[in-house]
Amino acid sequence: MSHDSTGTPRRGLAGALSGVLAALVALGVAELVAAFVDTKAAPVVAVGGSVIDATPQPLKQVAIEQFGTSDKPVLIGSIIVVLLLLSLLTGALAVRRPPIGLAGVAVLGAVGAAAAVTRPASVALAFLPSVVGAIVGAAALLVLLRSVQRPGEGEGAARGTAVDRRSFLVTSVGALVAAGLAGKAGMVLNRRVDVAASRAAVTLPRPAGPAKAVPSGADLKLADLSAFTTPNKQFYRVDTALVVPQVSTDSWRLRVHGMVDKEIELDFQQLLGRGLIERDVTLTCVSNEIGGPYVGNARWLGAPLADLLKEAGVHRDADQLLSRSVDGMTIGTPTSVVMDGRDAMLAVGMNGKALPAEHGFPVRMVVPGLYGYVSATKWVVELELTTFTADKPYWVQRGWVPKAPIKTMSRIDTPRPLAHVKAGTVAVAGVAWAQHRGVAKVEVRIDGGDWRQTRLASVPSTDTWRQWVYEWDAAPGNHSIEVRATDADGVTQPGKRANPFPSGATGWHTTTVTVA
Ligand SMILES: Nc1nc2c(c(=O)[nH]1)N[C@H]1C(S)=C(S)[C@@H](COP(=O)(O)O)O[C@H]1N2
Ligand SMILES: [Mo]
Repeated sequence: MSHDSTGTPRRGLAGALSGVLAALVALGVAELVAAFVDTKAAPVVAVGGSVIDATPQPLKQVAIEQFGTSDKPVLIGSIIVVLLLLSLLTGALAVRRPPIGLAGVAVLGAVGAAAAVTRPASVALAFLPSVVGAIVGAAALLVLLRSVQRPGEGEGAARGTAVDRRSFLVTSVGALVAAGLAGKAGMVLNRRVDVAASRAAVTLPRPAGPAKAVPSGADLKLADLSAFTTPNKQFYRVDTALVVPQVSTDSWRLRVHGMVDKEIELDFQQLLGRGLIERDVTLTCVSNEIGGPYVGNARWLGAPLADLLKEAGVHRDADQLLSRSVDGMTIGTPTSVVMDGRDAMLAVGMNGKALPAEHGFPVRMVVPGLYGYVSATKWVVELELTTFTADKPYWVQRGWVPKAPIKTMSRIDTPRPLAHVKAGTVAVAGVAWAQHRGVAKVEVRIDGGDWRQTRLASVPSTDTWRQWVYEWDAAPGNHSIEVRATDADGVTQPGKRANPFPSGATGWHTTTVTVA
């Protein structure tokens, strides 16, 4: 602790602290500048986006499995920790050689700026938050380092290397306050582009094509069994957006172009005027594990997509509908699937409300029967008719299959895995899905015995999941429960386990319970 004789360890410590403080100042200033440039151009967000895009597939899968929907805060937190560690090192070295400190800040600033300008859909001034942050951070570092060693403060050589605690403390507190104020102001200003007001102002029209009533028997209403309709707040969220894109209805435009006879541009009011349909459709993510949570059923209100494409006049050979979101995500859907009569739509409503921002406000695509990464573009602003040979969308570039119908799947919701239940009649229940083909049969087996038929709940169409229940006469002991579904084409989901990559998981969901 007390090395006052030479002062070197203390100076190193003070230098390290200076590095961290300077980094905080840089981050705060960058956040503030980003509020005037583009929220996505803030360095940590930009680097995070680049990390997501560059992460090799297996690792991305691990991240999703480990952190679920909190993978984003974990990523942001890790980037900040790495930045602070590097700054700490830079500061410790810079206390002896200030040019090292400046070089370090320059490199970190350059990394942020490079990430920001190379993000898809980046604005022209995307480099500015990182550059201004780095310049102010460098200045802060120099001031802090100077206060570590006040010239003329000590007379002897040994004293001259000691830390002037008071001046360093004052400067540090000043830097911390400046960083906090800039960062806080930046956050407040960044939130000013929140679409809450635009969303609240939306009046959804009555559907020209209303949904079929959900049959009363669709929801068995058992404890722990997923509700037939997933509330918006509980609906799973999967996307690469570190900052939820904020698109107001006023600014929203959709451009339909590419291999079409006639380009179309639509604004939000024109979209609402197109005669909307309302449908219950179950979305599923291809990265959902067996028994996983990335599936949900909602009532979507939207403009029929096929009508719009017919109006544009799609060329015969345009086999891919390439949609783009405002944040540069690309998703490719087979044109033939969109046009085959199913209820593909540009959705504006979800369970009677305007789309929540996280689920694509103001407009997203919904195509029954296809995994989200090939159909469900949120914050969609562009539809380009093209071919599968000419263009590889985001996930296809990363090895996922270009055409991905949802695989038949079933899940046990209750009893929960490792639950303790009372002997006697136990309701084993869950959901099964085979969108656009329909679930025809769900069977369970206990301890590897004979497959038993379950009772299926009713459904409004083949595009939703289907609840099922089996009254099990449970005897004391540990038991395994397995489930498998058969679609309306008579195909039973295979028992062979496969990972989600590259076309969706297969295998039977199995749980173990204790009966007493
Ligand atoms: N703009 C954009 N749209 C997107 C994605 C994305 O990362 N960005 N992810 C897709 C994936 S992989 C899925 S599974 C669905 C999830 O939709 P949800 O978050 O509303 O459940 O959105 C799709 N649409
Ligand atoms: Mo997905």
